[in-house]
This record gives sequence, structure tokens and C-alpha cells, in this order.
Amino acid sequence: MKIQDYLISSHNEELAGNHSEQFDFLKYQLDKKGIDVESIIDRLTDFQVAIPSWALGAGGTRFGRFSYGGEPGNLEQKIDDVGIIHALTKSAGAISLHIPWDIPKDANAIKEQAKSLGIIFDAVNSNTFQDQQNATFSFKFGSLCHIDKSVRQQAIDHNIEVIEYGKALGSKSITVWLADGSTFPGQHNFRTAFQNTQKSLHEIYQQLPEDWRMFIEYKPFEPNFYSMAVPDWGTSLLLAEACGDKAFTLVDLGHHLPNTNIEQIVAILMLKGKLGGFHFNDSKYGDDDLTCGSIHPYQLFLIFNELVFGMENNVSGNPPLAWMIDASHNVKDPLEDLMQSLEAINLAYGKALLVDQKALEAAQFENDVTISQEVLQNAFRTDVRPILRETRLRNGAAIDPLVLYRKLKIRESLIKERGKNSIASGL
Ligand code: PSV
Ligand code: MN
Repeated sequence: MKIQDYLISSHNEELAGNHSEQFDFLKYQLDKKGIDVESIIDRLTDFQVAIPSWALGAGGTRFGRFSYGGEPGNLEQKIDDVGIIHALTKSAGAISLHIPWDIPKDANAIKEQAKSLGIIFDAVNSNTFQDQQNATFSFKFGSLCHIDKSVRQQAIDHNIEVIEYGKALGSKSITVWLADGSTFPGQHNFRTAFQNTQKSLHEIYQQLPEDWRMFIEYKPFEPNFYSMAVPDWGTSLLLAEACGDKAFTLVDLGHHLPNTNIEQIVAILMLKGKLGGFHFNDSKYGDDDLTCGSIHPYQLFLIFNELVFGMENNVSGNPPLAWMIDASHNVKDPLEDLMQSLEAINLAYGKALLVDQKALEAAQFENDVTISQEVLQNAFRTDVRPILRETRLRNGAAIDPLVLYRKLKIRESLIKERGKNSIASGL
């Protein structure tokens, strides 16, 4: 299913009058403060967030899964769904695939399809947290960290195969997230588990094409509840440093214990030139995979403030970041939820671009804590939604993507096309 341009234009024509009033007023106010709205629009236009192939269907919990209806049943349909989101927002121009769920039968045809929708292939993801059909060894007790060399080799080979699939599609990175760890004290020798993980990652790293990057994701617990092979950013950074220049830490917002200062982690990783990418979501308790910005919008803004500062003061040559949403949808239409996440991410980015960095630096220099807070909160409390709408309007996207999605009855069409019980392969 493809959204025709004229449907977007007529939606925009309907909303244009009201939108212009709001945008012109905000622009006038920001101009007076010396803020260049045009450059914010340019930055937002360039900002593309990848959609993971596994977030397009209902995720489910440990207790059950309730199908959404019209879920994409194959890779082509997943790309179509990202095409819908991208057409409506023009800010989701990439898809991240998970192997073996998304093995393309015909890589060239898949590439063509994605290209026709303005979508590129973001990082490819390996999967050693499930046993694959006909696999010789089980990953029940780990993969890259496993005590048995043969199991480690099977996991290494899988990652190398994932790189091959990525090469065929034009991806430029692989993300390794490991479920490896132990659930009970005594189950693992921590040092051995770390050394095995490091050696295995290095073997994969050696097969990385010259222009590729490897992202090492960390997570403090789950599925293992006592120790994880890569529990935190420090371990990820050690492993990335041991691999080499093309290996980086990847921050998934949900992979922190409650109240962790994620913005500080981001700042230090960027200072060291070792932040590779980002998985956006939100959480109240753990890896809840909720809609971005639905629980902690101020934290998201503070993270973006560090990202903006890091990008503008890039002393260590941190490469451009890979942005991706990593969420799970159990009670909302996945496409609607993803658009809500995109809105929250763009809002946080837009607000962070408003921060008066000079005033903040001056206040910090004076130890003026009150003004430091004011500077940040002035930006956070500015409603930048008119700027987001203007960005979409100029780029041919919908002024209000969610309203148009509902008006066009897209979910209903997808159910008609794919059936009520189609199931997306994935988590
Ligand atoms: C599991 O926690 C997880 O959500 C990780 O964040 C990965 O990025 C994702 O699954 C896909 O493997
Ligand atoms: Mn993730």
C-alpha cells in the first residue's frame, strides 16, 4: 500500500491556514531571540530515524501476544509499512533488519522496493538469543561468551553471515546485542565470560568491511537475571576499544537501571568518539520498550542536549550516529505508536537545538545553578511543534501524520489487504 501524494497535499491544504498562524508567531518570537529557525528546519530535515523491522507488528509480553491485524507477514510488507510512516513524516527513511527473521529472497528486488519509497538499510542485527532451525548447537547457555568453543564459533559464523546479508542490501553497520549471561551466582566465571565475549567479537570485527561499523549494545539484566555478558556502557566501551576504531557503543534507552543518568553516559561516550548509535524508547521500570517520550520527556530532552553539544563540539571525530527506534507495541497500533515516537524524538531534538549554549556555559562558569537550569528549561518549555509541522510541510509530509493516518483508514486497508490474523515475524 502506497500513500498517494495528492492525499497528503489536500490534507496539508486543509490545515495550512491554522498552521501558518502558529508557525509565523513562533518564528517571530524566536527571531527576536536571535534563533535561526531555518537552520533548525534544515537539521530536522536531515534527521532520519530508522524503524526496526520487529516493531511493525504486535510485540507481546511474557504472558501473551495479541495480534494487531494487518501485520506485515514478510519483508516486503515490512518495508511497505516503513514506507507509509516515511511518506507521512519524511523522518523515517531507514529500516533496520534482524536476521534470520528478515532474510531477503532477492536482495536486489528488496533494494529497489526500498529505494522507491526513499528508504535505506540501517544496521543489520544478529540473533543469537534464539535457536535457529537445524542449528547444530544451542544458545541456551550463551553464544559469543559460551564456555564451549564450538558454540562460540556457531555464533561468530552467524554474525558474519548477517554482515553478508547487510552487504547485499547496502547496510553499513551491524548491531550486536547479546542475551548472554548467567541467571544464578556461580553459573559463570565473570572473567572467562568477558574474555570469550571479547575474543568472539574481535573475530567478527575482523570480517567487517572497511566502511562498516560494529555497534555493541549493552543491557543490565534480562533475559539473564544475575549477570549479563555486556551489562553496561563501561563493558561495551572496553569491548569496542579492544576491537578497534570501527567498533562503538550503542545506547538503548531502556537498557539502564531506573534513574541512571543516561545523558552523562552519552556525553562521555561522544567525548571519547565512541558513541555509535541510539535505540529510542521509554520505560518506567526496565526494558519496557514504551513509546519514546511517553514517560520521561525531560530526560529525552537532556539526552538530546548532550547529543547536540557532542555533535557541535566533536573533538574526537565521533562519526554520525545511527538513530533507531527500538520499541514494542502491545496495546497500540504499531504504526501509530512509531509515529508518536518519531514526534517525541523530533520534539526533543528541536528543543535541544534551542538551548542557548553560550548562556549555559556562562552560567556554569559563574556557578549560577539557577540560571543554568533556566537556560535548559526555557528551551524545554518552548512548544516547537509548529517547527516540526513546517518541516514536514516543506518536505512533502503530512502536517499532522496521525490525523491523516486515521482519516485515510490505513490500518483498515492493511487488514483488508493482509487479513486479520497475519503475524509479523520478530520478537
Ligand atoms: C532486547 O532487549 C532488544 O530489545 C535489544 O534492545 C535489541 O536491540 C533488540 O532486542 C533486537 O535484538
Ligand atoms: Mn535495542
